[in-house]
Amino acid sequence: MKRVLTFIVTACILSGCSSIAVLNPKGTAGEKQLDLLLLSLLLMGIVLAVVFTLFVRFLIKYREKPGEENEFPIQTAGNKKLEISWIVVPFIIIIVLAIPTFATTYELDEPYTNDKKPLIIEVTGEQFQWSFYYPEYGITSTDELRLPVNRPISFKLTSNDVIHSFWIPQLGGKRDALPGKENTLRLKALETGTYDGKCAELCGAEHALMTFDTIVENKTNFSKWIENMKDGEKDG
Ligand SMILES: [Cu+2]
Repeated sequence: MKRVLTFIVTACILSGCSSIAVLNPKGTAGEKQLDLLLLSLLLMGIVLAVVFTLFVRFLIKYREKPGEENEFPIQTAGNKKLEISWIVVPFIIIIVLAIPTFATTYELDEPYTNDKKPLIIEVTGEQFQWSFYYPEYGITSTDELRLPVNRPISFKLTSNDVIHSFWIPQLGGKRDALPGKENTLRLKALETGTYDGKCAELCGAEHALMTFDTIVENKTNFSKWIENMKDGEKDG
């Protein structure tokens, strides 16, 4: 027993469960994805509870009791009620999962309307760095992404070499950056702060180093940064 407990505690500590970024979203896309995650966890929990309850109950109820050693159990084959129920119940579970998943997927993919003018950022992945071009301001930033808080962002993703995958876990969304093709990812950051960004596609030897900081700022600080970058580009 002691050994089992030690194993469980060690596994929990080593798995580093203290900070799972996707469970702490700070953006619209991340929040919607968390809702889907929780819904599937809830359904899984229900299935798990039912299966384990029946398992334990049958173990106890139908175990061999003293004096029954030579008895042969009654043999049955087929049970319409049970057969129908284990076809219908999973079907209902799939429907309950599918409807919100489809709805959210299409909702997140919907282009912004004109009254919510998004900030467009052209993201290019290459072995092994990210560059962010802001066409509205004519500036490029490398391995550091700055976003204004509460403004819809539209990322245009592409790659210069192999397939990369653009991902900021706390803001949500993850989309491939492909050579020769442009993918769009939309999200909105709801809180200022610094969030980790990474490449989520094994893209070569230094894939693990392909990270970037996402700094979400208020409007004033963001404008200041833009001005600094513009001055830098002029000097450089
Ligand atoms: Cu990569």
